[in-house]
Amino acid sequence: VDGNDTITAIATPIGEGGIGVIRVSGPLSEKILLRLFRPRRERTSYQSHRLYNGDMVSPTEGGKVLDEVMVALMKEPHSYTGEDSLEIYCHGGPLIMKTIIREVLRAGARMAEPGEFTKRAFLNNRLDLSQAQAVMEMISARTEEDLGRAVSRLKGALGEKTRMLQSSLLDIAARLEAAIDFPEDDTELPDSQHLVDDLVKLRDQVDSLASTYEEGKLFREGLHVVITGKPNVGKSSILNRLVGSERAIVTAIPGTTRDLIRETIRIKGIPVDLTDTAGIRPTDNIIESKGVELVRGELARADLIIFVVEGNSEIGHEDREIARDIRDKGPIIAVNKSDLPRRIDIEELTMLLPGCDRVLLSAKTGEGMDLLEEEIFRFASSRVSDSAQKDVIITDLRQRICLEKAAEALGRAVSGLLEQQTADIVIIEVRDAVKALSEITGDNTDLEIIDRIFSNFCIGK
Ligand SMILES: Nc1nc2c(ncn2[C@@H]2O[C@H](COP(=O)(O)OP(=O)(O)OP(=O)(O)O)[C@@H](O)[C@H]2O)c(=O)[nH]1
Ligand SMILES: [Mg+2]
Repeated sequence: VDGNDTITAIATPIGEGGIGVIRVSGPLSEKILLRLFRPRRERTSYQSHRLYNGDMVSPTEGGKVLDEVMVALMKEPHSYTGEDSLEIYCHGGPLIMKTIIREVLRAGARMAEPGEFTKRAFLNNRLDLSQAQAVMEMISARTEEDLGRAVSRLKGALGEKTRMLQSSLLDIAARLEAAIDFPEDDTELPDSQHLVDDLVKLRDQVDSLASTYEEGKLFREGLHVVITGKPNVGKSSILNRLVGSERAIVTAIPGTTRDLIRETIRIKGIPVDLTDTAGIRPTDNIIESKGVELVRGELARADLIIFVVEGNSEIGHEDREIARDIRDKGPIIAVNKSDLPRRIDIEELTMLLPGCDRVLLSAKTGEGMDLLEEEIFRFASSRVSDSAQKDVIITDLRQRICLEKAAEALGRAVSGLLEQQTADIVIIEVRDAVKALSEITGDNTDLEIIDRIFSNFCIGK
């Protein structure tokens, strides 16, 4: 695929809509406009960035009118892709759009590959790679917070941050270079302790940027919360309360829930994937014991466990066993059925699960449910480091790998200096780090990788 041909795609979702947008980008854009568009008022040329009203016609079918449309021509370099571009706003029926696209193709364009418009924007330096990826994240954003972060990245926050790191590293490389060119001392680098200090500082910054991936993951995939406890303590009732509807069957019979029941909710913008599970107990019932098996896998994958106990009875053998299994994961303890007289020994509960947060609530009356939500939210936000660079969060695994590579190279540079290796060896590591960082902005990225990134986009973007 070279950048010299003209591409087209339907930019709006498939299906019926008030308006459909067809995009064209490449050198034939203006020709295609002249060939297929009949303006209301006769004209032979079009100004850039202006809307014109008229008919789309089919020259191959004797000038038949296909649709009444608005068109806009955007001349290079002031377009999204940086090339001459054309946007056709037609009526949103799938058939209309297909017919118009067919004429655009006959006029010399070809169908765009997924993400090809944005890829061209990248290749024409309209966007850096982190910004291009932000475009994709904006489209698939699930929450306003997601969207806010993607927008900030589109504005170049990540690119700016990585370029800053790169430039500091290049400064260090220059200092090392000077040491190579003017060796004052055969065995030791001048200023070696300063270099170590600076490199360690930079490595920490790279590390902390890499670790924001976990936060990005939280916003992208949601917090995986699993509700567990022995049978009949009110797990499904709590799920229903959190979801706000009768999602799971609730009965007074222990062992009601067998399958995993999943539902996504949002707590203050954070997506939370809730899973209700079968109550854990030894059982001869095959169906129930299958359910109990499923719980174990689910608990292992949980970000957060809500351990439900009954406040109106004493802690039993089953509770203790479950508590022991999940202790390491720091569950939130939900002491349910607070509308009934309390019999549970809270002190014993605390000893069983030291340091765990506890909420008293009633799934029946709704009392305390807000506290539980608050606890879930608190847990989620504790995962989000409150670094000052909040809006520079990486959400892409590839970006994390680049940052980790850079951090590793810097680690090697530091130990090289500490082991009093020569500048020409240390500088190789520093350069490696710079190179790894440049893959984030795409200043130095293989075309193959770039192709792969853009192929994850949707068609027309
Ligand atoms: N009084 C009172 N009863 C509750 C409360 N929460 C649940 N229950 C009752 O407890 C029983 C069990 O509730 P479920 O939500 O089905 O319990 P579960 O933990 O999902 O049970 P299994 O699916 O069998 O493991 C039902 O009769 C509920 O109505 C509560 O806060 N107060
Ligand atoms: Mg249940």
